Amino acid sequence: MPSDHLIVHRREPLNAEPPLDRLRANPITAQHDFYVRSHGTTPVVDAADYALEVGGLVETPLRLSLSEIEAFPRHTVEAVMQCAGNRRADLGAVHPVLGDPWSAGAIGNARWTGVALADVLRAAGAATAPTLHVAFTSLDEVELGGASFLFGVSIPMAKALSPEVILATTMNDEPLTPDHGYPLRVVTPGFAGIRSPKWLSAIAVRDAPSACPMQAENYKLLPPDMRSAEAIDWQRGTAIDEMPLNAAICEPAVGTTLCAGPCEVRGWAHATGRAVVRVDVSGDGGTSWRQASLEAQPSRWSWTFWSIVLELRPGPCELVVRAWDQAGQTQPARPDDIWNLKGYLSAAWHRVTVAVI
Ligand SMILES: Nc1nc2c(c(=O)[nH]1)N[C@H]1C(S)=C(S)[C@@H](COP(=O)(O)O)O[C@H]1N2
Ligand SMILES: [Mo]
Repeated sequence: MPSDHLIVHRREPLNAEPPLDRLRANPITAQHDFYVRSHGTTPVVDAADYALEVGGLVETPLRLSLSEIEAFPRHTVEAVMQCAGNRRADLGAVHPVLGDPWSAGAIGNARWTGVALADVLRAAGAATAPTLHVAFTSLDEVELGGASFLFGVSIPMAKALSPEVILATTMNDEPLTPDHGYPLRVVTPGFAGIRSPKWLSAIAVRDAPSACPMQAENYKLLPPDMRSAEAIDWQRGTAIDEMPLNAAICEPAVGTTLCAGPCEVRGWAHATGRAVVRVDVSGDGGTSWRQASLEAQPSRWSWTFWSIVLELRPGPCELVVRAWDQAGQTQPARPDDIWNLKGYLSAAWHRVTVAVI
């Protein structure tokens, strides 16, 4: 069960995110403060009966118990998990989108411990050509477009062999809770959360992406001319793997009334695999900018917390943030320019309107 303070968008399946001030309280997000995004009901798994199948294009198909999996070398990766639909509410304000209206809390940063997916693939003698795909199947049953099936997605082989991709049993040194994938989940740092299956039951090496509708007919970036559900042609969509540079203001909250004078503005920035090198904050809707102080980014895959004290004058005030990455790239100014029907990859400048008296 999620803790009471999560903002619930949907109970069945569970979709909930923390209030942004709680999210900004600690660079490691506690499990009970971590957003939950599930597509079906949470499976109840007895660890004693659990087994992971490894098959497809492998020399030796495997069936591994939990203790056999835990016997592989252990690795810990500090990494962000972020839903492709994080900040969808901003795109929905431009033109209606399909999906829950996430604010900027469908993201969290945790210390994940488990075993390298590459080691498990090697133990099975998997084919490793870069054109191949590693497909995952989970224990949860999902309904989509009137059909019902087991959750399944895939990642390209090159990513699957990267050392940061792990099969995790713990999150922040605690066993995964049922909502976060107990007893075993994939963690694919730098990719959208959809590529990190919870309740993992099978791995298959394939010469094509997963055939599951969750891969083939969902989590795709659609072109802007598809403006309603009837207009969707999944073939023309792009599968979402890597996530764009993004940043959000967590404090103060939207609609707060503040006293004129110094005001601390705080938030997160994330460049998915790159470093965040600069965060600009504006107190006048993006006309003038100042640079925030950045906290250390402990791992290549984690986020950067930032803060700045702005001097606010009485009147309506629009706070804005935009981040810059190591490649000198920044975020688009307007959500209008990146609108897409499914409301994914919402990464325009984040704006928070407050009143100053
Ligand atoms: N088996 C399974 N894995 C899943 C999902 C799911 O519904 N079923 N949701 C995915 C999505 S869309 C996201 S964003 C992340 C969310 O992980 P969390 O709930 O632990 O935060 O899990 C991913 N893995
Ligand atoms: Mo997601």
